Order: sequence, then C-alpha cells, then structure tokens
Amino acid sequence: MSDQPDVPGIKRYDSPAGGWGALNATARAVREQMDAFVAPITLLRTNQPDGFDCPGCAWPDKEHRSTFQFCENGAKAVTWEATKKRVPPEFFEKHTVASLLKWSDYDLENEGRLTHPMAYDRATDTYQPISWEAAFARIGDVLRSLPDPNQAEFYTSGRASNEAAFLYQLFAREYGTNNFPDCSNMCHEATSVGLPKSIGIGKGTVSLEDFDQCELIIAMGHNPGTNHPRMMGTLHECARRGVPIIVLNPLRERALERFADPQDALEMITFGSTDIASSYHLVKVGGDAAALKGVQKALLALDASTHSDGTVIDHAFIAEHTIGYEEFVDDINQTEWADIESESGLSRKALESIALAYSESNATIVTYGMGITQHSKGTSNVQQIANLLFMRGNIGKAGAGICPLRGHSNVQGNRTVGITELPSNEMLQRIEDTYGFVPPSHHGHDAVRAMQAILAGKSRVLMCLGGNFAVAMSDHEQCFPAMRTLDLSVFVNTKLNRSHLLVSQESIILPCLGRTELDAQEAGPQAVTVEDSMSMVHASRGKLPPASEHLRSEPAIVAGIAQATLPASKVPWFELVADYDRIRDGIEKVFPDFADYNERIRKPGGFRLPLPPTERKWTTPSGKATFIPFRGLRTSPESVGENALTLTTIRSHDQYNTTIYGLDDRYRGVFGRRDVIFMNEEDMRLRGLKHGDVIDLETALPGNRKRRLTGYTAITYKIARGSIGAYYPEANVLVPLDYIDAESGTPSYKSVPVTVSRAA
Ligand SMILES: Nc1nc2c(c(=O)[nH]1)N[C@H]1C(S)=C(S)[C@@H](COP(=O)(O)OP(=O)(O)OC[C@H]3O[C@@H](n4cnc5c(=O)[nH]c(N)nc54)[C@H](O)[C@@H]3O)O[C@H]1N2
Ligand SMILES: Nc1nc2c(c(=O)[nH]1)N[C@H]1C(S)=C(S)[C@@H](COP(=O)(O)OP(=O)(O)OC[C@H]3O[C@@H](n4cnc5c(=O)[nH]c(N)nc54)[C@H](O)[C@@H]3O)O[C@H]1N2
Ligand SMILES: [Mo]
Repeated sequence: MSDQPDVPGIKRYDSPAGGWGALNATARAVREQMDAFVAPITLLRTNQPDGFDCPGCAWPDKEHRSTFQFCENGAKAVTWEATKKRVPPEFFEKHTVASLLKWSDYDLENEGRLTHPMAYDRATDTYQPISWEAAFARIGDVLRSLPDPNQAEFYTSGRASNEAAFLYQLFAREYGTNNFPDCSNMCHEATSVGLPKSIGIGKGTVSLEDFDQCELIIAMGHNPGTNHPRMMGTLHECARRGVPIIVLNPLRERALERFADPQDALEMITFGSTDIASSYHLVKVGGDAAALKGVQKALLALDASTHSDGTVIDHAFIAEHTIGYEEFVDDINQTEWADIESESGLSRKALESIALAYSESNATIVTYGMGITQHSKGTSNVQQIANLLFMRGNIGKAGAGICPLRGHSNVQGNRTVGITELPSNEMLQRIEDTYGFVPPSHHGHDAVRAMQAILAGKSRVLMCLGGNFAVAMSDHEQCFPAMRTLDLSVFVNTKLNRSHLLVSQESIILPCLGRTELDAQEAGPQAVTVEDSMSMVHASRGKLPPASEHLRSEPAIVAGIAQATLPASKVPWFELVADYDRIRDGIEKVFPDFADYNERIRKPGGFRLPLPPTERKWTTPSGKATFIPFRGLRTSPESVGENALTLTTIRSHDQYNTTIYGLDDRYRGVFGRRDVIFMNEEDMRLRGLKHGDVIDLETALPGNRKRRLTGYTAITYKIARGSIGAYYPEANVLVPLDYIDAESGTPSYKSVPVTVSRAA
C-alpha cells in the first residue's frame, strides 16, 4: 500500500499481535480507568481459584491456573468495570437526556459506574434519584396493571450469573410469560438451534485437553486476538507443536497470522513471534457454506481415489453413529465446482488442499464464531461444520470436535439455567414441582420478535438484565423510536448506555454490582457461578469494594422486583437471596445435571456439565448423529441494485460489543476513528474509488425503506473480493430488523447486500 494516499488515522501495522503492543495497551487501560494501587491486585485475582471470573470472554482456563495477567482485552474488560470514575445523581442533574443523546457511546460509558437507582422525570428531561423500594413498587404496579403478562419482555445479556439468570426466568415465568429475548438470539442461536438437530446438544464438544491432542484446527469466522484473547495462548501452543491451523476469514486478522505471547519471555525479549495460520483463506463474506461443501466434495473424491481406497471417510463411524449420509452425499455430488468457487471466492485447488490436510489429520477441531452464525443461513452453516466433522468421525474422539466460541462470559450458562423462549416440558414440570406454581408453556419472544412486538405496540414493558438491547439490535432507525413507545423500560446495568436514553413513558435505571465486586448478603460474602464455552461451571467471587454503597447485586434486584410484583409469590425471594447456596439448590432441582452443585463449585476449577456427544451418545430424535444437507449454496438472498457488495459488521480491538473502550483498532491499522469501511482494492478500483475516499452505503435488499450510512471513509484492506466490512454497532442502521436466519431468528449482521457510492 506504499503508493496509497495518506489517510488520517490509517497506518500500517506490521508487528505481530500480542507482544509489547499488548502490554502497553494493558498499562494504558489501567492508567486511564483505575487506581494504580488497586489495579495490579485486581488483575491478579482474575480467573484465580478464589477470585472472579473474567467478564471478557468465555474461553476456559487450564485447571483454572490463570494466564490472565497478560491478557490485554481481559484487562480492558476488568478495568472498565473496576474504574474509579462514577456517574452520581449530580451528573444526571447537570445533563438532560436530550443533551446526553448527542454523546457518543464511548463518552457515555466512559463516564464511569452508575451509583444510584434513577427514574426518568419528563418535566425536567433528566433522570432523578429514586429509592430502591419506590422503584420496585412502581415496576410492580406497572407489571400488575398489564392486561396480559405477554405484553412484557424480559431481556438478558450474557454477563448475568447463573444465580441471577435463574431467579430472573423464575420471576418472569411466575409472572406469566416466556418472553425471553436474549443476547444469545443475536449471537450463537444458530448453534443452539442447529447443533441439537445434528448432535443432540447445542453446545461445543471439545475441552482444553482436546487442543493438547488435536492434529489440525480449522478456524472459521472468529477473531480470537481481539475477542477470545486467552484462546491465543492455546493457538500459540498448538502452532508451536506443529499443528496446522487453517483459517477461513474474509479479512486478514493479524492475530491469526502472527502472535507474540506476552508470557513467552524469549519471544518478548527477542521481539519474536509465532506464525499461527498454516494457511489463510480469504473466503467471501457469506461464502462458508460453499467453502465447506467444496472441502466435503474434495474429501469424497479423495476417498474414492484408488490410492486411498475408502479410508479417507470414516465409514464405520458413519454406519454406526449417523443417519442421512446418502442424502448428504447426493447433494454434494450435485453441487458443481464452478458454483462452489464463485460463491466461496476460493479456488478448487485451495479447497482441495484443505481437504487433503483434513484427510491426513487423525483428530480435527473446527472452531467458529459470529462469521458463521450471523447469516440468513447461519443454522445451516453450523450444521455444515458438523457434517464435515462426521465425515471423519471427529466427534466423540480425543483431540477432535466442534468448538463454537461463545460470546459473553456466561451466555451459555444463562441458557442452561432456563433463559429460553422455548421451554421444554421437562423443565416446566420441574419448576412446578420445585416451586409450586404452573409456569406458562406457550412459546415466547426471542430478541427480534420482542423488538417487533414493541414496534407494533403489542409489548408495553421492557426489562433488561444487563446489556444495551436497542443498540445491539439491527435497524436503529426503527428500533430507537420503538423504545420510546413503551409504558415502562427498566435497565439493570453497571454503566450508562444509549438504551437508557431512549426513554419510555417511564424509565428506571437500577445500578448493580459487577463481577469484580464483593457481594455481601445476609449469610456473608457470596459466590456466583458461570459456565464457560466448554461447559465448565465454576465459582466467581468479587473482592473489590462496590462502586457505590447503594448498589445491589443482580439476584437481589430481581428478588426485589419479583416480591413487589407478585406479593403472593410461591417463591421465598428474600430467603433465596440471603444465601446463594439456596438458589443453587433450586437450580439443581430444576436441572438435575447440576447434582451436588454447591459441593462441586467449592472445588477449584468447578465441574463439567454432561456432554453426551463426547461419549458418542446422540440425544437427537433418531438417537444418531444426523447429516443435514445444505440445499444450494447461497447464504444471503439475491440483492437488488447493481454492483452490490456483501457487508459484514465486526468488532474493533477496542470494543466490547456496544461498549467502546477506545477508538483504535490497532491490528487492522486504524487509529482514533471508527468511521471507516474496509474494502478490497480491486472492488474500489472498479467503482472509481481510491483509499481515503468518503462514501455512502445503502442496503440493497427488497423493501421500500431506504437504509443508509453516510460519510464513511473507504480504506483498502486485505479482504475478500465482493466483501466489505464496517464496525458494529454503527453499521446496524443498514440491517433490516426482519433480515434474519429463518431457522434460528439470528439477525444476519454478517451478510448485508449493500451498494456504495462516493459521498453526495
Ligand atoms: N474484546 C472483546 N471480546 C469479546 C467481544 C467484544 O466485543 N470484544 N464480544 C463477545 C461476544 S458477545 C461475542 S459473540 C464474541 C464475538 O467474537 P467474534 O466471533 O470473533 O466476533 P466478530 O468481531 O463479530 O468477528 C468475527 C470474525 O469473523 C469474520 N467474518 C465476518 N464475516 C464472515 C463470514 O462471512 N465468514 C467467515 N468465515 N468469517 C467472517 C470477521 O472478519 C472477524 O474476524 O466475542 C466475545 N468477546
Ligand atoms: N451489527 C452487529 N450487531 C450485533 C453483533 C454483531 O456482530 N454485529 N453482535 C451481536 C452479539 S454477538 C451480541 S452478544 C449482542 C450484545 O448485546 P448486549 O449484550 O445487549 O450488549 P453489551 O454491549 O454487551 O452490553 C453493554 C452494557 O452491559 C452493561 N453491563 C456490563 N457489565 C454488566 C454486569 O455485570 N451486569 C449488568 N447488569 N450489566 C452489565 C453495561 O451497562 C453496558 O452498557 O450484540 C449483537 N449485535
Ligand atoms: Mo455475542
């Protein structure tokens, strides 16, 4: 890019990921947010057996030996929560909601921790302090006044502990609804819906030990250097052991190319690094299903070749453990190479090379993230990965399996303890047996349906246990005004965000403790529990003094609301909250997989929930692992308009979902700004654009409303042809609310047809 014009804030970044850059950034995060004295102790407690679980990501720790102290983005998550900055009532006194709406997401959260319960006052357009009891009473009054409990929505973001999430679903169910929109609906829902049909359970099957034994890793659609930073330690180890790592990603991501482990003294001293990817394939955005079909096709050909004589495919595994193979093979045979190449953007030769490497590995793990799930065929994408693994018996074998990279640190746990809009009869029966009320059995709303119900005026109350629902959702131009039409919105949060400012008839902010903080209840300091990406459940104990004496824990807030809403409740809310062991006893009764819950979490490292596929037990309707063919190749609908490109929306290195820690995206060479569009040089040339041109984007899907993002700077990047990238959440304005994966309801945030033009 040497002959490129200079563009402000865009610089080449030639260093490996990790290394000294990461240590510097960690130091900066500490300096900007925390007391220099408290910070080191806090960071050292992260992911220690008696410390707290890092709120940064859901990657497990080996034997719970923390490798945390050098994890840059973990440090950002911790320091952002444990910041010394505060948002007291005086702050709200000084700033009207109208004025705060002009602030950036970064500025809003960077003000610090919320300290008091606050209620919106329309006369002054400000939030005013309210007592906890008055807030609970008001919420109870409004909820009780609804003619139908299904007019309330109970959103959860995956940071909530098992204890908080369990109480929350118990409350909403006793109140009378299964409306559980959840961040998971925007995230790994394609996994939760797709994998049970393939393998019987909607979770990953590998453990960290499998990475010690694997012979090949295929990494698809995730960016671990930024989003699963502790996974880099594992990948680094594997790469050093000589395990090939094949990457499919439309963008060149530095951490997947080269990484210097800050814990490796030699690498640090010598400014060395380790190559991570053995081969890197710039698959088209949305081209994964086609790429996987290509690999499958090449694998079938290898198996049929005289040389291998039917030893490439694990025919014994397929015969004993699976159904649907013939139909699956038929579909692959009908798929033409020319179509596979044009849809995936990868050459037949490249896909054959992946198949060859796969055929030579005795134990393969496929890891994947949002690049696979957030498509209109996300569920099928996930099932294609399972199909590929079945072909060589790579599930239920040491060193092999499927590894979805979960998002929020406890998003998987929330699901396990009952946050679901589609409750099973078994769970409902057990709730009834345990607590003595009959929970509703009809299906409730997921995230998109909840927002649609709010838009239609059918849902009147929105309660949010964490998160930033309106901003995380697609289609801000529709969703933001919809929030204002509610009778009541309630936000349990640690920090101020834009959802709070889209005030309803009434809005209440309830400030809660974070993971890092001491949670003292009647029986003394409490531990909460979380489940990581590998189904390990363990305790988390905060130690820091709370950000304000007025904060309450999430379980206590849920209990307060529940008691005020349901005065005749069958659940002894305050008794449960006095000692979280009692909440866990309840979880164990409703979910028998948690047998001896309290005992088992007292052991360092906790315990693993049962994963039948690891023993080749398939809890599918047929009792077998199931090949599910993917008909056709396209993962997004035909675009309208000429010359459309496919937009993917991604996270920068300085962000946690809608939380913007800073304005840099170091590894992609972007500094101090987020208003950029990553484009392939050839795609730019064909449109008469050059590096640094200011452009407008418009969604190219059928429909009559124009969705535009204007005044963004196009920059050349190593990205697959036909694909462009922009940051989430800014680009959410381009994603129609109903543009979803029909099977799982997941918004197709990662394949939006758009046209680009020079800015007007
Ligand atoms: N620091 C930090 N950590 C986080 C988060 C965070 O925002 N910041 N978020 C948390 C949450 S909730 C989640 S869900 C995870 C998200 O973790 P990721 O899944 O890694 O998140 P994304 O940034 O959305 O990016 C996905 C990657 O997929 C690639 N990609 C985009 N489109 C496609 C495609 O069509 N095909 C393929 N193969 N790849 C594609 C992008 O180039 C990018 O490298 O991380 C969690 N951890
Ligand atoms: N275009 C596009 N949109 C996306 C995505 C994408 O890739 N592209 N990704 C989607 C995904 S994967 C997800 S998971 C969603 C994320 O959606 P959410 O989970 O709703 O959003 P977050 O940004 O993680 O929530 C941030 C807020 O959480 C609060 N918070 C932080 N810690 C705590 C805590 O301990 N307790 C409580 N109660 N509150 C806390 C803070 O107040 C902060 O403002 O966004 C989705 N939206
Ligand atoms: Mo997520």
